[in-house]
Amino acid sequence: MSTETFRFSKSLKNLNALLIIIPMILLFVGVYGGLMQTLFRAGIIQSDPFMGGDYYKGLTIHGVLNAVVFTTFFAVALANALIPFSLKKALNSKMAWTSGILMLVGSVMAGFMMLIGEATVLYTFYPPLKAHPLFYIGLTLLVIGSWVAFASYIPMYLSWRKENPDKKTPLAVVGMLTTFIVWFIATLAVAVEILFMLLPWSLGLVDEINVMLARTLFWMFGHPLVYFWLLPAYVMYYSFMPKLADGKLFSDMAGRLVFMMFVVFSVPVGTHHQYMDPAIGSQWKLLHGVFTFAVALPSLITAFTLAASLEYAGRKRGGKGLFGWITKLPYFDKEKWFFSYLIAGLVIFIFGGISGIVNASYQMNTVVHNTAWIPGHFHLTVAGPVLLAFLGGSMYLIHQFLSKPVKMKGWTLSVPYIYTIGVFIFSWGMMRGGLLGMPRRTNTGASYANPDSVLYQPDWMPYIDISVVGGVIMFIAIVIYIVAFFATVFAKSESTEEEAVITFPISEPLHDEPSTWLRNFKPFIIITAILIILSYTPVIYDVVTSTYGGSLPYSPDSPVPLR
Ligand code: HAS
Repeated sequence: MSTETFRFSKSLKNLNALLIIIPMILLFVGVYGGLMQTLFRAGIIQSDPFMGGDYYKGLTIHGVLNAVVFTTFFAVALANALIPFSLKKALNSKMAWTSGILMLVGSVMAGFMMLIGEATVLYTFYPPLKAHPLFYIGLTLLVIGSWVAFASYIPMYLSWRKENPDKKTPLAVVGMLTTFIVWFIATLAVAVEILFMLLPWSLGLVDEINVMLARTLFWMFGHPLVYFWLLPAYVMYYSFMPKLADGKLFSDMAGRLVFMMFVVFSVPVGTHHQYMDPAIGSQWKLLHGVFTFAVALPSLITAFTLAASLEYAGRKRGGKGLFGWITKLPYFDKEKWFFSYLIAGLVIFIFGGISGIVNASYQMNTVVHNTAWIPGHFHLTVAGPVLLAFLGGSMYLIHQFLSKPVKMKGWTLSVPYIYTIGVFIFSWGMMRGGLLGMPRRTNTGASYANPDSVLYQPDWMPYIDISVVGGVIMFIAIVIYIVAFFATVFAKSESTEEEAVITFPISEPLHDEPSTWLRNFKPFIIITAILIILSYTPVIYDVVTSTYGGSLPYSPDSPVPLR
C-alpha cells in the first residue's frame, strides 16, 4: 500500500461518506427490482409484493437506480477522493456540497416518481412513454450536480499544472478527468432532449413529440454514458490493480492513450443503437458502425496492458512457465479483497466485449436487436465489471473515509466470485433465449411463459428458468455485500481524528514512457468536436427531414393516448 496520504476536512469526509452510503441503499432497491424482473419474466410473480406495480414499473426502478443514479454518485465520490489525493489539493467544499445536494435532491425526486408509478418509462425514457415532469426535473438536477463536481476539479487541475509544468499529470487524474469530459459532452445531448422536448411535452405545453429525434438525442447521450460507467472502473484497473497484485503497470503511455481514445471515440457512435430505426440513412449507420469498432480499440489495448501487468505480478510472485503466473495472483488473499472485485470483473468483461462486437456488426445486430441477448450483453459489461469495480471501490472508500476496518473479509472477498457465477448463468440464459427470438423488455410471464396464452413459447422456457437461477445467485451475492458494507459502516472507528486521512494503492509503471503528446487534453477535445459534427449532422438532418408530426403521450398500461 502507498504510504502517501491526504487529509480531508470533517465536512468533506462526511459528504463523501454520504455520497457512498446513500446510493448504496438505492442500489439495493434497484437490485431488488432486478430480482423481481427475472421472476416476472418467468411468470413466477405477477405483481411486486413490496413495491407494488408490474414488470415495467420494476424495470424502470431497476434501470434508473442501478445504471444512472448509483453510477453517477460513485463516479463523483471516486473523483472527489482520487483527484485531491493525487494532486495534493483540497476540494472546494462549497462546490462539493452543492453538487452532492443537487444530486441527492434530484435522485429522490426521480426515485419517488418511479415508486408511485408516475414515471414508468424505463431507463431510456423513450417517448411516447411519458413521465411526470418531476421525474425529468429530478434527472436534470442529478446531471447538473455532477457538472458542478466536474467544474470544481478543473481549477484544481489547472493550478496543479501551473505549479508542476514539467510533471506528468497522475494517470488516475487523467482517467477521472476524461470520465467527466465524456460525461459532459454526452449530457449536452440529453439536456437538449429533456429541456426542449420531454419537459414541455410532459408539462402539457405542447401536445406532440418527435419520437425519432428524441431517440436520436437519447443515444447521442446513451452510448457515451456506457463509457462514463466504464471509465472509473478502468481508472481502478490501471491505477490500483497492478499494485494490489504486487506488480507494476506494464505501460503508463498505454493507459494515457486509452483514456484519450475514449474521449475521441465515445460519442460519435450512438447510432449503432438505432441500426434498426427508420429515418436514418444506412450510410450514416455504417459510419457509426466503423467508429464503434474504433471505440473497442482502447479496450483491446487495455486487455493487453492489464494482462501484461498481471503477468509481471504473477512472475514476481513465483509463477513459472507460460501460464504458471496466472495461478500465483492473489485471488483468495483476504487482505487483498479489493483485487477480487477487479479481476472477476475483467474476466466477465472478456465476454461482455465479445458480445459488444457482435452487436456492433450490422448483420449480426439484425439477429439480436431487441432480443434478450441485449440484457445478456449489458449484464456482462455494466452489471459485471463496472458493478464489481464500483462495489469494491465503494467498500474501499468507505473504509478509508470513516477509518473503519472492512468487516466480514472472507465474505467480502467471496462476493465477486459468487456474483460472477450468477451473472454468467443469467447472461447465458438471456443470450441463448435471445438467439431463439426471446424479446427483451417484455413481461414474458404474462404471455410467452404462460401455457394458457396463445403466445406461449415452450422453446424459451429452459432459458427463462436458467436466467432465474442466475438472477437469484446474483441477488444473493449483493445481499452478502450489503451486509458486509453496512457492518463496515457501523464498525468501531480505528481513528480518533475527526478528519479523514486517506490513501490509495497507486501502481508504479514498469515502462514510464515520456508520452509528451498525450499531456494536453485540448487537441483530443477538438478532434472529438469535429467527429461529432461530422457524424451527427447528417443523422440529425435525416431525422428532422424525414419525420413529420409527432406522438401524443402514452403509458405502458394503456393502448390509448394519455390526452
Ligand atoms: Fe454495449 C448495447 C456495442 C461495450 C453497455 N451496451 C448496450 C446496452 C448497454 C451496453 C447498457 O453496437 C443496451 C442499451 C439499451 O438499453 O438498448 N458495447 C458495444 C461495443 C462495446 C460495448 C462494441 N456496452 C459496452 C460497455 C457497456 C455497455 C463497456 C457498459 C459499461 N452495445 C453495443 C451495441 C449495442 C450495445 C451495438 C446496441 C445493441 C442493440 O441492438 O440494441 C465495446 O466497447 C466492447 C470492447 C471490449 C472489449 C473487451 C476487452 C477485454 C478486457 C478484459 C481483459 C481481461 C483480462 C483478464 C486481462 C474488446 C479489457 C485476464 C485474466 C486473468 C485471470 C489473468
